[in-house]
Amino acid sequence: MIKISTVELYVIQMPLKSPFLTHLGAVKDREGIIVKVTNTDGLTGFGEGVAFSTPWYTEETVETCLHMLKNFLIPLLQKHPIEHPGELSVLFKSIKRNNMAKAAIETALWDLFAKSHLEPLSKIIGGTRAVIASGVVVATDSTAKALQQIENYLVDGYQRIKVKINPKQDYSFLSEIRKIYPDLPIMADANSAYSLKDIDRLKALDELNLLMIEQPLAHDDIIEHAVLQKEIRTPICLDESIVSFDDARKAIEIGSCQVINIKMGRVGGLHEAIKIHDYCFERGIPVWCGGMIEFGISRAHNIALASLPGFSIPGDISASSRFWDEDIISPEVTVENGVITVPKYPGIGFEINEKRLQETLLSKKSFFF
Ligand code: OSB
Ligand code: MG
Repeated sequence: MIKISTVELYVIQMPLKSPFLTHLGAVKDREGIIVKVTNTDGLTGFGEGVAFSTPWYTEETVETCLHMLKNFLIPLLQKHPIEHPGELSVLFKSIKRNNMAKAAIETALWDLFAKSHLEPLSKIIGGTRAVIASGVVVATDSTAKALQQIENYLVDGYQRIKVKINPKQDYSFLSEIRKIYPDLPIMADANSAYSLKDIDRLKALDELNLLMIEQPLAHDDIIEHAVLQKEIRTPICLDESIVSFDDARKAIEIGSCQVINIKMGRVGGLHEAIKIHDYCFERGIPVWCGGMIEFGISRAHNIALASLPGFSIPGDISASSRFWDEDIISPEVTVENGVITVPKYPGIGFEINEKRLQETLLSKKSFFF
């Protein structure tokens, strides 16, 4: 039995070093939720709610997550003690969607579970990698800025560059980059900026030798992506469209994508993320770990997830310093020679930076068990 004594929700806010721009808007300040679960032995586990302040990426927000956690998810957990974090996927089935709210508490319980077994989270879930390959995202609105950022990130050692694209910034933008870096692993993320009417624009990208194109069509589509994938050579990777294991299974069955970006928050937790990984691994479908402009707690969970054998492509797991002047974990996540070392300490393997947590704190709420 996991004997919980308290769950604490910290809402924090931090400015990004520089704005993160997509065709859907700019992220300049990151608000997020840190979940701290304490057991009756005083051991703690941390999770992070990765929804944004506004529903631009998915329908959830910081406020909706707080609402779901406070009024539904935490009360369910108070009524139904669990033995293992994997049981939450069953317990939370009575609550539709709200995946980021679910993942926030589920991941905290995974950290606590691993700590109580004195094992690294990566080991608990069957991770096989000692280091994970690190990629980074360039999200800006000019070719000059993108080229400058890419140059700097390559000096930092990142192994793969992802750029945000949309119909106003695609072919010529990407070909400028490709001209300078003929062999660089480059991928493009459209965050649903296109429709099937743009099929010729998307076909034109085939010659640029991109690793993949991420989520070109609607955020909730798998049907038209299957149509598009038959017309283009570049592999399609789905992000927004995959919010559950069943979505992943169906998308693969109908040929909507050749690659999946797995984000624990988007799919409702680590358990569901592992299920998607296992399904793809058995079928030889590559997966990689997506990013949410997250703080260090979620970054640490991502490192554990990406240590699984099917994560064969560098993900959007960058250093803490990619976004933050000072992260909320200690030590911070660093990238050396293009890789991040998977920690060997129990749980997520990073401590909370209490000073930074206090500096960035907007509100705190405690729940007693
Ligand atoms: O579409 O992958 C995305 C960030 C926020 C929301 C959605 C996405 C992203 C990124 C990853 O592109 C950024 C990162 O954390 O490195
Ligand atoms: Mg994406």
